[in-house]
Amino acid sequence: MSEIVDGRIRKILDSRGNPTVEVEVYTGLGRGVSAAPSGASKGATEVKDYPDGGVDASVNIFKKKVLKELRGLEATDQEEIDRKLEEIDGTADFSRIGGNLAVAISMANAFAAADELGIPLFRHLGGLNYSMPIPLGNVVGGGAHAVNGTTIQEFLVASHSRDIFDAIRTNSLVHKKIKEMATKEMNTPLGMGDEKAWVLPFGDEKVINMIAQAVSEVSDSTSLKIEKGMDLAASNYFKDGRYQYRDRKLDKDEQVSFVESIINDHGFTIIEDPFDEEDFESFAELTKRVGNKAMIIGDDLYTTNYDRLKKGIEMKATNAILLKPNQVGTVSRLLRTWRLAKTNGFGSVVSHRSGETDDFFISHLGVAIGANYLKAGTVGGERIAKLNELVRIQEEIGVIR
Ligand code: 2PG
Ligand code: MG
Repeated sequence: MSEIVDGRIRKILDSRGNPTVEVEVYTGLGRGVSAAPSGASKGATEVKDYPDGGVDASVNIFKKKVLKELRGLEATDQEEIDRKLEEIDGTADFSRIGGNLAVAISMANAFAAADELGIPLFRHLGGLNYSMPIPLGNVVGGGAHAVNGTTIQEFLVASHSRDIFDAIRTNSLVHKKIKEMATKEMNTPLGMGDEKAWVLPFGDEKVINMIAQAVSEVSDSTSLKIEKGMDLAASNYFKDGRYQYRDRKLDKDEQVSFVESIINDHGFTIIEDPFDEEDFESFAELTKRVGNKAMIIGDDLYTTNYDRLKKGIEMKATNAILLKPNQVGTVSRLLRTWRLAKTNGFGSVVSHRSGETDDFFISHLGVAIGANYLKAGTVGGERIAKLNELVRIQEEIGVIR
């Protein structure tokens, strides 16, 4: 009854206007639909998103080869489905069928299985161990997500409230506050980056101060605790042995001290990818110095990859991991990496990509695994698709924090 009976695939647009794949999976009673996102600042060790020939090649492969192999498989056995995808592809990095095709099938299958069982996706994925993640959203964006913005890719905020609507609303109030503050000082147009965060013509240090002020004002007016964070995505500007900011270049030791001061002097508590993705040593040094005060998160560092996380754990490189399904191509691979993180006391952040669709798989995933945070932006249609789904999920589970 819960065997896969059919499937469909189509090309749709992502939030950058690029084509991506959307897959539908049908069981006797269930239907699941899910689409792959895409990154702009990708980690070098992510699976390959599409084979040669791009999205069209993946669409053809699904129609000619993959669908017939999926028919008859048990949709509720996610690991079996994901193993089959690995077997059909035959490479470690999904370079034959494309990691984005694999992940769209894998996520659509999970949705179909949950539908077949008549339960929400987060219950199917996580059993009883669910909890509501804190929404983490970017209010200023630069790096690979913008043109002529800050060197640091994302300035983030995370509002704490037992009521998830109040939390996402408060993040959006900080976003508004930044607009108000920035436009007072600018006589150029104000732009938005790929994730709908503001792109500001200021240096990184000025923006650090603006975030601190905006957060303090909004926190005072809402009486909510708001954490400050950033994703430096530092691999993108580590060149010739130095971190190349607009106005200065820092060597490795100076970068460690700079990030340490962001935590100690400016009160940031969520720090993602502060160093180049191969520099496990600097990560370990920072974690040793300030890991008790801040969540130090590896994204490009780990790319949701089990073996890379294992190395990070051995080296005490970070105390948390960012999890993105399309970095590894299947839900099962992501869950395996997450279990390793959890067993070793690491925090976890489930994350969107800069190129997104209205898909909300990650909202259910974040709840299902009890992630500390869901990084899914602050405003914008493809971002609120995830945030508003958290509101609906909270209606189902009640307030549990
Ligand atoms: C990141 C992500 C999402 P991208 O670096 O964390 O914000 O960006 O999807 O471009 O890799
Ligand atoms: Mg990142």
